[in-house]
Amino acid sequence: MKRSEFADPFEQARNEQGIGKMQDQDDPVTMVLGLKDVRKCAHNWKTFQSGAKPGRIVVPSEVKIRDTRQIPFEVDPPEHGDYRAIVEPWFKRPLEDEYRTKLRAQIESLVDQVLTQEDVEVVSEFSLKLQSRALTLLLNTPYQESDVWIGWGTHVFRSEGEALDGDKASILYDYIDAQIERAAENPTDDLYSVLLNSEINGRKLSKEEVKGVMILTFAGGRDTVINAVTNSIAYFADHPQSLARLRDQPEITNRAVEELIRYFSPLTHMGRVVTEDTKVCPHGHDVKADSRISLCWASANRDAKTFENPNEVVLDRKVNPHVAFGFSHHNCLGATHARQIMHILLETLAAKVGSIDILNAKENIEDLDQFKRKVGFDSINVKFNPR
Ligand code: EMZ
Repeated sequence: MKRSEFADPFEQARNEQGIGKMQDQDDPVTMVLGLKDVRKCAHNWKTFQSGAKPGRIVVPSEVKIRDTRQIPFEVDPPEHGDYRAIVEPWFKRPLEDEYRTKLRAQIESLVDQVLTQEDVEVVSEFSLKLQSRALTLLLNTPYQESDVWIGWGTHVFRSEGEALDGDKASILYDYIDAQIERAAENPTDDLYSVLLNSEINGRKLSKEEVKGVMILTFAGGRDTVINAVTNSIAYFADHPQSLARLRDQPEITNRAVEELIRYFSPLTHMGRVVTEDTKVCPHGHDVKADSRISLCWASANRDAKTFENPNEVVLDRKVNPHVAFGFSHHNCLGATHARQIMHILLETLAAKVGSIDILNAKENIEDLDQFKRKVGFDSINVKFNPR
């Protein structure tokens, strides 16, 4: 099996039962696996809610390590829409030329750097740096801040081996609290200041609400972006002809970005809390009020009922209604930023890199009880060869 192959562990359960089951800190999860069912449940926010106890819709649950509600992620309509309206224009800034130019300069300089090295550990020396530096653009904060964030490692709530880590989370909370105080005293044109100055239903956002948005901004797009970038590098290492193809047919780059994101599905699933006794799929699976389900994006994205050859990367796949960025009200706020990162990364690799040799790799396998899913790499050493 090639290093860049990501098997689908859900196929049999999806076809036979439509669901999977996993235990998570004594709060079991019924995983919804088929694309149609995932979409239906995502749409039905009244029965499958996000605004439960903070941390409970995340799998593994974060209830033990945080009390702050992430916004707008852990809020249901109609309040969800009010918050979303405040943050949405800001999170569309990656479409602006100036933003893209700066992002391109960051990515080009990073690629130029790794081209001079004999051995690059992609996760820590490339993807984490790229993600952190790009985040300075999303927050509109000084570039130097990224050095602090790089020091935090790939996941802000988990230490090595996926264990939840309250101490590590405190580093992020303390940092964000200090930044909010700084912005309250000396407002700039960064995201903290803009949020502190925003109004919802005729009142200013509270510091706790601003913190809720900022935690989500830091946590939600961190390991996900790192996995998308790292896995793409592994893919191009195994498929140098795809790099050449992007060079010859740059018009397929958008499709290639969507396809890689579908195939890798950097976020396996997201939970919801059930508000009334109900069923999750047409064949009927009872779920009880106050239990949890998860919407398994990674499984839905391999559903053969929708995707032809679901386990292959079809670089210019034409019909691609994937749900890697979620679906319905809660679709990913950072998707515009993530898509720009991927787009510019693909263009830059195609322009500058001829081939990539994998020297060593350690896979990151998520343990979902019944399923084991490769989601990325703990580490992967490569040599980038210039064109
Ligand atoms: C939460 C989540 C959001 C959670 C879209 O995902 O990402 C996870 O990585 C975080 O741990 O707190 O932000």
